[in-house]
Amino acid sequence: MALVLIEDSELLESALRGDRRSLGKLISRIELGFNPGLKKSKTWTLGVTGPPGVGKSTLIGSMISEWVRRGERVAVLAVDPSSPKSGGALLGDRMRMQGSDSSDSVYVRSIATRNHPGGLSYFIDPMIDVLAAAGWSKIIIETVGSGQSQTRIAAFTDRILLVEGPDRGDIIQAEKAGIIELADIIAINKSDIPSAKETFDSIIYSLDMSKSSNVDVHLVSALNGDGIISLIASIEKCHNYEDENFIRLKERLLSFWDSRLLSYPDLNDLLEQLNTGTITLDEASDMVCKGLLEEEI
Ligand SMILES: Nc1nc2c(ncn2[C@@H]2O[C@H](COP(=O)(O)OP(=O)(O)OP(=O)(O)O)[C@@H](O)[C@H]2O)c(=O)[nH]1
Ligand SMILES: [Mg+2]
Repeated sequence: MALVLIEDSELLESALRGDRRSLGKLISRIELGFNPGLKKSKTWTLGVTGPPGVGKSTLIGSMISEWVRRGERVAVLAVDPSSPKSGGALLGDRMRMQGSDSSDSVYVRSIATRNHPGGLSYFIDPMIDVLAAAGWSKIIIETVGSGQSQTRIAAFTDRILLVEGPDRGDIIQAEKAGIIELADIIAINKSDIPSAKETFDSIIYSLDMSKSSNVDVHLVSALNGDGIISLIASIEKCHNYEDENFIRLKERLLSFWDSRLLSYPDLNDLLEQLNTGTITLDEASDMVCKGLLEEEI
């Protein structure tokens, strides 16, 4: 046990001195439950979420180029969905960002959710803290907004960019998942494809309907660079209003709750009892709460 602790602290020291290999290993250790317990500092974080394939990684890549040009050091945690495509997607993300990834100013790390049935909510804060302490001035979390638990990870950041594409079906999905409510900025990517304008118009329409007037909506093309500078300006000036923080905090709390429930050791037993009708949902949730309390003692 003592050996592991020494190893962790050495890893931490070396990662904070700027060694990338150590940083990578440290993030893997955090995934396994290690918390370096760093002090929370003011960190610039951006969550980028949206349906699969809308161009989130490509867009992040083009924003990174601009930020790096301005002297920033950008780290990206790409939260990989548990889809069969995941392995390839990791590589794809890396390759698409390769232009800038090779420089010292960019760090890209993929995190697979499939190893974490309870979600990533336990790990995301310590990972952000480590990256910030290691001198990364902008920390971006990319997550596929195809389900509540994926989207909720974005709530661990200070500003959220929702990326949409030309396909109208995506918007309905986003509305359903309540992502629009969480977003500070919305980018309709692939403006080089004419139907993107339709998505843009319908987003503006649904925002008008819900009176969410604080949200900036941009039509951009990650491919040819159109609209990127003004999107960045919007992200930079983004500031959270108190009630928006409440929405975010609620999502964080729900995310934590999900994680705790899913890591409840007797969960399968409980499901079995629910299945046979031996207990009610009410009783099941009481048992979980009691069990979790006992775990803490
Ligand atoms: N026409 C056009 N294609 C784009 C644009 N941005 C990205 N793409 C293409 O869209 C496809 C998906 O891009 P990604 O950046 O991988 O999208 P993603 O949202 O990160 O995808 P996942 O992480 O798998 O959900 C790729 O083939 C990109 O080349 C754009 O502005 N215009
Ligand atoms: Mg991606």
